[in-house]
Amino acid sequence: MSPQINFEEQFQAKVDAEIKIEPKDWMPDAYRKTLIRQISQHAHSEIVGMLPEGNWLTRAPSLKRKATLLAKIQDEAGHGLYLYSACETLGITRLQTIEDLLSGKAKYSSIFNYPSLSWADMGAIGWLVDGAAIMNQVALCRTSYGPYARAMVRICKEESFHQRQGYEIMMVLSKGSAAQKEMAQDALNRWWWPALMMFGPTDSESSNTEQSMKWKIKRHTNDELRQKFIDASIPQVNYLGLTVPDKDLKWNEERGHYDFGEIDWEEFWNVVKGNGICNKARLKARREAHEQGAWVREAAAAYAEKRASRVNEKVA
Ligand code: FAQ
Repeated sequence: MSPQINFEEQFQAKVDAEIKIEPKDWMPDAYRKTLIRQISQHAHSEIVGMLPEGNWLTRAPSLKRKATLLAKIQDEAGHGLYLYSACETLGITRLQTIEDLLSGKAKYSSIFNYPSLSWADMGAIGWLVDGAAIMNQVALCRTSYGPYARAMVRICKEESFHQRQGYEIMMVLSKGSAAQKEMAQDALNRWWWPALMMFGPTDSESSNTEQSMKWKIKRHTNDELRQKFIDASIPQVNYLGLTVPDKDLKWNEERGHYDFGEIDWEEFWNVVKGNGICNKARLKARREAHEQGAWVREAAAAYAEKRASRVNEKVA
């Protein structure tokens, strides 16, 4: 038996025994590569995900709503930072991951390529988008890579608050005037299907799921999580007195789950390939932010260098 195979077996045995893999542990190259891909895409999603909500900061209907939305968006920036840090423990620099986003090489969640057209979208995003994110990320608190799992615990706590604030916006609108209720329904109509797409392609089309499940990077398949999300969301939709834009949605007594209509996978892949409504605008905004932030990075690096040279002088 070659020593390499031995390492792989020991690695898998650790994963099977639910022992976390830590940065300095031996890991297969493909495990490292998959984690860098998934964690960096996740980090990019958090950062690009700030843009649709940022669009409504100056138009929030009250000071309280504005303060809450601002706090939520700042949380997303924090999530991005924890995730970029987790990614760096795998041997890639933050700058490299960000350059991959800006060049269009790295993906980020399809959902953030849809426009936020009304205030009700802030409700729908918090409720459905953060809701779908939590459904996926609670499971990731048990992912096999230690730094990723630990980052997820805090992220999930904050996402729960985000989900509640979104649902509360939807409750106020759906119990408000006819125009407000219509606005809430319109937001639900536009965000429902893209939210279901967040979970990724069906299991049969998912190139990474089988291996990622074996390595316990993923703890549930895309379809399992999507179904759980639908089952949890429909009672919330009913409570709001709204309806989902799916004529095939029906409770299936035998399965103990909701049946639902066919997702438009052509639309999904089109968005993933960069041809969604907002893909170009999102990347343009991130590129401009990166360019305009160059002086901050340079100043921080110069300051760090100055401090380090002072410490070295003292030691000498
Ligand atoms: N969009 O083989 P799979 C948030 C790609 S955070 C774009 O199934 P995997 C917080 C996939 O990368 C939301 N691309 O892939 C927030 C792969 O391509 P690749 C983000 C997608 O990785 C809220 C290919 O399709 N959450 O919302 C998407 O095993 C509000 C084949 O797919 C995470 O990233 C998609 N939706 O499973 C912020 C959670 N789905 O890379 C602001 C962590 C799939 O091979 C405001 N990530 N693709 O070229 C995951 O759990 C997984 O990566 C999945 C995809 C489940 C997203």
